[in-house]
Amino acid sequence: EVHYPEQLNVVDELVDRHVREGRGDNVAIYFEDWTLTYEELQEQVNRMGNALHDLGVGAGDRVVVRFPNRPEAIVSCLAVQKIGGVALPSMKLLRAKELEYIINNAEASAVIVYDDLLDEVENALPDLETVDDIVVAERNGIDHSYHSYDELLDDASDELEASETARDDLALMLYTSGTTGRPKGAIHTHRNVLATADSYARYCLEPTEDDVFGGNPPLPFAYGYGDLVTFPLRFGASTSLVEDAEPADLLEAVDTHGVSVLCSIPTGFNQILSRHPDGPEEYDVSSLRLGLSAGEPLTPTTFENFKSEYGIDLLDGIGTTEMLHIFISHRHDEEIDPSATGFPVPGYECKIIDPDTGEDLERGEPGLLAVRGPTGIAYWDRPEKQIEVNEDGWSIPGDIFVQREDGRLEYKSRSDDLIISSGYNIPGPEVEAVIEEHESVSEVAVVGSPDDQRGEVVKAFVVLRDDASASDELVTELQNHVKNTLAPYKYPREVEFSENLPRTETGKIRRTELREQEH
Ligand code: 3SK
Repeated sequence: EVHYPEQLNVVDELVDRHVREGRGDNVAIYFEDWTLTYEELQEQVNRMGNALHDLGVGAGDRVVVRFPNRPEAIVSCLAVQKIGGVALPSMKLLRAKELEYIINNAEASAVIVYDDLLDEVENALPDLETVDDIVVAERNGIDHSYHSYDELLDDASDELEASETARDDLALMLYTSGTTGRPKGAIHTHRNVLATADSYARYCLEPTEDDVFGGNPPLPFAYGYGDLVTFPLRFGASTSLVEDAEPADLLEAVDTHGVSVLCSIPTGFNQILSRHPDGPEEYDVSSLRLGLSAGEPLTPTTFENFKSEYGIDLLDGIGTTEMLHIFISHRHDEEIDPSATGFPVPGYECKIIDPDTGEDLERGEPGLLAVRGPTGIAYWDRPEKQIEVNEDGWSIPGDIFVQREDGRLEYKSRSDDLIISSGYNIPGPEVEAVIEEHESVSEVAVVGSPDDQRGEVVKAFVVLRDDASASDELVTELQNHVKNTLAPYKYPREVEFSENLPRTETGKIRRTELREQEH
């Protein structure tokens, strides 16, 4: 485990250190056709930090940062952290009611927002209890009476020493989007943020200054914050931001910014493959060395298809907002078995326990995953929830895994995605991976549907590729494909064709919604 000094400010490590050590001219951020070097990033962070300080934002204060994936989002988060505050990035699709809950729950004192996303803040405003200042960055020149982001930058000094924060002071707060219930504020310290880079990124990706991280996970998603902020800046590399998450924009960014590590979720990689079958001919993708996938399990089909089209491995990983980033993955330089998620990331320990007794299970036996490492579960105001999910420092994210004899961990399902049909335990994602192999299928979600005889039956919601059409014959074909590949009792007795699957803003399939629809 890395030892961090008592006094630690994440921004000193991510930005100032590079300038001090002579890397100030390296590009930190690519965005559309402009770039920000480390020195320029430092200057903007200092200006915004000074401006926020002058507005009264102090140590430990929570500041909501609400932007699409743009440089101002990074500048704002780092400015807050540099003066000892806690950055709270907000998902851009959040509506007034959700924002109101989060802002009041976090007792945030300020909001920095892009004018495209101002209306929901204004709708929430009458019910906000703690916000003193709103700073608006302008694209549309909307008339407003709040502080102007650009004017604050212009008027503030560009000299700022990082606040002397302790390593265990809070730096970042991310609300879990969850699939049900109220969002929970996962809290992370200066040390936690660096630990994600010094474990997963350092060992599994081995980044260098020459790397350019790019992709479309939103920055307020822990996965996106790590991939597109913490990792590139930790290693003096560059980040390439795209505001729109369309596959064409991603390929364009790879081509123009020379992205070497492409980060997305399985749907993102599948969309690149299906919408741009000639992607490698249309765009210069020769800079790519690796892809990162998380959010949903990556199927072997997507791994193989991407490898054959783009010539790179997609590293699957599992992480959570609470653990801040990925804790199981393969390393980029080892043989990847796409049917497994990988090994525990260096610094993390994993074990599989019996869901009922909590006892450790043998290798080969499926059970609940428990994980322990340099990051861990802590919530803003929910100590009772913390106790529920933490045992002796072990976090239980709620996933069923098997640890194979070779130590690789194979994902089976979320603990609530296990379908119990006629006494058989059937992990929904295992059936999904097989259905997805079929040439007519674009996406699929499998859930249990109540059944008088069997308790539950396996039901597949299938989104077809553009060139395929729904028919009874196709249903039988899909059922036979599962019967011929897995134990026959796992085949979907019911198949429903849909236009699309319900998803969270971070791209996770809302299986709960599909399950509820069945009741
Ligand atoms: O929630 C997730 O799926 C996730 C995956 C990787 C890293 C971080 C997160 C939150």
